[in-house]
Amino acid sequence: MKLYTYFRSSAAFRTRIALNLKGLEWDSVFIDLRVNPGEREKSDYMSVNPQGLVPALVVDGVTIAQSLAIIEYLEEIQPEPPLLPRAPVDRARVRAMALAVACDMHPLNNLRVLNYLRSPLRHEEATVNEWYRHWIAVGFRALEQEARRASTDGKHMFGSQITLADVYIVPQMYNARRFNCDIEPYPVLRTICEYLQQLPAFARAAPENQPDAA
Ligand SMILES: N[C@@H](CCC(=O)N[C@@H](CS)C(=O)NCC(=O)O)C(=O)O
Repeated sequence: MKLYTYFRSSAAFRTRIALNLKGLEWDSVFIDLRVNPGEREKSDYMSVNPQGLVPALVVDGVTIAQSLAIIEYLEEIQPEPPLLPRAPVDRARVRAMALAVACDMHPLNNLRVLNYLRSPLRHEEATVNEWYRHWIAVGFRALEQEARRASTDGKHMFGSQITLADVYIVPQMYNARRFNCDIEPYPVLRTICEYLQQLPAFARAAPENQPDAA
């Protein structure tokens, strides 16, 4: 398996966590997202993943884009340890927490969105940062309440086992810290992330531990 990845990409970070949790081996291909998007659009990577985003996982010559599709694929080929609970209602709740990050938070703060605000829309850096922090706050406010209800040990987003929701929250919290968001109002999320981020599968996947980290 080949993973197209970038050390700072939180979507790639999720995928690296899942690969580690599943104990799977992979080769990395590094895509530097600092290269200007125009150049990336002309690069060979577009023939691998026409969506032009990372991560992408290539298995037997076939590309799987989108971290959630990749992680669900990993769950199917390597069911242990499971990243989704057994009961359908619990699986739905875990997916809902992961999707709150994947669909409602991350896309609004993705690099190309921030760059579009900068140019052509000509917003100043302070406004772009305000945008970023606003959407983190909206998302975390809800997830804080959900984790408070769903966690049974204060160390996991749902129940007392690692799930997809944990795989998604840690990279998002990492980014929130990187962009100096105020995370004080989210003690439940902070405690969960502080616990999870020191587990080997999460720590080995962290941006600063990647070979392409600048
Ligand atoms: N929904 C996608 C998001 C992928 C994504 O947006 N990746 C970011 C890095 S975290 C990216 O490649 N950004 C490049 C850009 O915005 O130009 C997923 O979950 O895989």
